[in-house]
Amino acid sequence: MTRPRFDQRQIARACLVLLGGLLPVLLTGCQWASLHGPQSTMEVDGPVARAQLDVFMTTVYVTAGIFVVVALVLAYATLRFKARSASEEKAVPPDQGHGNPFVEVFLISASVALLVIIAIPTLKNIWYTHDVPEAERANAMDVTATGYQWWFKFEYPGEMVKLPAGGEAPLATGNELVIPAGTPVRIHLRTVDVIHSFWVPKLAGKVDMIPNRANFLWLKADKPGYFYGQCAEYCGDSHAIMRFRVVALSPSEYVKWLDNQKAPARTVTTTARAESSPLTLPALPLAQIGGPAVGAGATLAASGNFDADPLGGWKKKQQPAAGEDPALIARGRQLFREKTCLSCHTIRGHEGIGITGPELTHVGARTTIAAGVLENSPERMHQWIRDPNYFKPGNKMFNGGYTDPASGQTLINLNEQEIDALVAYLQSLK
Ligand code: HEC
Ligand SMILES: [Cu+2]
Repeated sequence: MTRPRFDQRQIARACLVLLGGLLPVLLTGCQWASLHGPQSTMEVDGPVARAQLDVFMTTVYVTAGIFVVVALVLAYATLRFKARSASEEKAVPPDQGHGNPFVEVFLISASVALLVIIAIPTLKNIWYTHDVPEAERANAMDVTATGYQWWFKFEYPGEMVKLPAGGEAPLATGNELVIPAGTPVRIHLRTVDVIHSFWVPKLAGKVDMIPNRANFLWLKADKPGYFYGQCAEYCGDSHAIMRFRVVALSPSEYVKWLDNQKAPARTVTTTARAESSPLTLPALPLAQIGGPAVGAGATLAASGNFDADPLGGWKKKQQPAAGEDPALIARGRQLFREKTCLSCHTIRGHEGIGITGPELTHVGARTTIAAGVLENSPERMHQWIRDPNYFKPGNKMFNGGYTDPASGQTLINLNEQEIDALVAYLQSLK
């Protein structure tokens, strides 16, 4: 038999360098890169994510133990049995025997024991994270999350609202899932197109949204907070920027939020609006558009005004706030219709039949737009409307204009002043 071609000393040295050098780098790297940060799975804020972290840590401890034992045995064997002189190095290696049955049995039982240690929390938490625990089910709430290329729609089936076109639908919002802290939330996962995946690392994760399949997950936020979410299944051009947020509010704040969301869109009071709005909207009883009818036979046509006042105090919100220009806002509302924004978006209480894009009824109250990609500021919204494809390649909002393929005519074209008006209008929808 010939001497093996590798140099054992070199290997041993390489191993030690790897161990001694890489470990601290890896550990500090983890510390900086993933232990902290808005999408860290290591800093959890809810029981589901905590259960998942427990399974992960159990596995890490067990495998780290195995690593250390194996590394020590390897280091011992390498150092203890290395060739110490040139003649030893030339010696023929001993016969490679079958081994020691006791060591084998020990290693097999140790492996089984370690797998059992990992299996216990794994199985326990598979059941726990599957659905809201029996004891908490009574006060759980349901939300439907639907994936679109490349944004998320959230619906509250327990909160029905009237639609402008008639009929009822669950309260809907886009890209920001607002929940009460401390309440278990069961999230039904749907998609209208391809497979997406719903992931809020600090609360729970992650379950796919699959066409024709009714998946769900549940989560709970320990305390009020702002949590970052992300589509976690490659779904096309703008997958990497298909984000969302979960906003957990205290129960009393949540009720306030809900009341405001259920109300139809805010209309800033203006006398100019009636004149600047060439289209007269059909008369609808108040009850049909989301609020209790005020007085028998009350219609909105009388005032040419689509605004209900379903909650006491709502009217106060109709007063222009500081910096708001009612005439500009009214112009924006008119443009929203003229520039066909309403074909893809719905503004409950105003107009809109669109389901292609996010609900905009209260878009001014969101913290971000375009699925968590842009901060919701007038500047950013202006840039978004001017060129949505710049921020999100391939997204389904038209790109700064629409040319009729048949006639070659440009039908929709927005100039800067028009965009300003649209932004003023959309920002007024708190
Ligand atoms: C062809 C359909 C379509 C039309 C027409 C359209 N949009 Fe959109 N809009 C979308 C889609 C889809 C999104 C979501 C894009 C994304 O985040 O991937 C969107 C997003 C938005 C958003 C961000 C909302 C949020 O919460 O993220 C605003 C604001 C907006 N559109 C305003 C407008 C305005 C103003 C017009 C008219 C000038 C308009 N849209 C016309 C499809 C459309
Ligand atoms: Cu996606």
